[in-house]
Amino acid sequence: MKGRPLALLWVMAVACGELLELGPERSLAPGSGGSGGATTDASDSGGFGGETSAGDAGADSQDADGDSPDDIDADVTDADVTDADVTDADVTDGADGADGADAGCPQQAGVVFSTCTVVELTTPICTPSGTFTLDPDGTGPLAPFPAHCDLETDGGGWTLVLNYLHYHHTNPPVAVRPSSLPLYDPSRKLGTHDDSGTQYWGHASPKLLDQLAPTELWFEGLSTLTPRKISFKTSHAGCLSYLRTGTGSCAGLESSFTAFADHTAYLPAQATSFIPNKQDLALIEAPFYVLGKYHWNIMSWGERWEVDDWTNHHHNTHHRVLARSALARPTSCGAVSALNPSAKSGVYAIDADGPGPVAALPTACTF
Ligand SMILES: [Ca+2]
Ligand SMILES: [Ca+2]
Repeated sequence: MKGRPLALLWVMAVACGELLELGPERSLAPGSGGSGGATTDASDSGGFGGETSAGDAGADSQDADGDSPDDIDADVTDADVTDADVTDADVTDGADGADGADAGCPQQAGVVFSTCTVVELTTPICTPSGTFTLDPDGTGPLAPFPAHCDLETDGGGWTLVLNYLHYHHTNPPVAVRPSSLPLYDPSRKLGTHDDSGTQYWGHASPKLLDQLAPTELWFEGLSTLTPRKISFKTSHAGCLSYLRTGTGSCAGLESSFTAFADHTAYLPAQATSFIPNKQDLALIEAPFYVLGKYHWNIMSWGERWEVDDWTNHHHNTHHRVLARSALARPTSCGAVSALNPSAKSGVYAIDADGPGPVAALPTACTF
């Protein structure tokens, strides 16, 4: 998480003379990815469970019931979809980022970023996940819009580009979004809520996804039919190209992804088929599947909602996809302000030697 507990963790680690990688609670085990496919993250990916902790970050200062600050250990090891934290009476985490609700953390309301990766790199470490204003094409014709940023999982910097929380035995239409993104409310839950027709529903068109210039995509899927969870990231060039253009396919993804710790699905490792050339529906119509067994589908062919199974529309489902660009940390405070002229004074993750071996360190920057 990106709130005070993480800062505390850092302080404790530094006191122990140990330099932590940024986003230590989410960092990946070395040697992941590559042709071996499904390696397992050393820690929880966050995601449906972890996103809950994003709401918790807001609770630290906003909860009227005076919760004590969240236990970081619980969040770090949390891989449980039914995490009791879910019931915290948090405001939506969307309020946190925009309002800078955490005491002492600069507000980002009114600041426009190109992507959530830039939010991650050019806001203080204390900045919680939530809703930020993005304008991926800068001075181009696209108007700024709100988007959900995950600033915690696996180092943060993730922009939510697809969110479908669907209720069983329904087939609401999907929403292709050419100029906006779905928001996210972690209090809305699988089997309880249906987000159809709301601001939390939809997915980026290929063109909009392309404007976010992602180099990694993170897929998450849950259903109430199976306990298996899809939770992996990929930088597979062919799959990224397909989803950024609508042309091509994700063939090859089966051996080029990194599973997070909570990933238990057969997909994509067992995928043998990859529907090609689906244009605006590329993210939702079986980009990877095993015929008659395991699928990723979102109202595909008018009625199929599937997560690592073959269920038609008879079960509750929740699909999410998040995108990010390379997490190249600024090498100085000056580099922060160069990337974000509206940067506020605070403690930033500065990586003085860039790609060199020294990890980024919390560094106070005054602007
Ligand atoms: Ca613009
Ligand atoms: Ca470095």
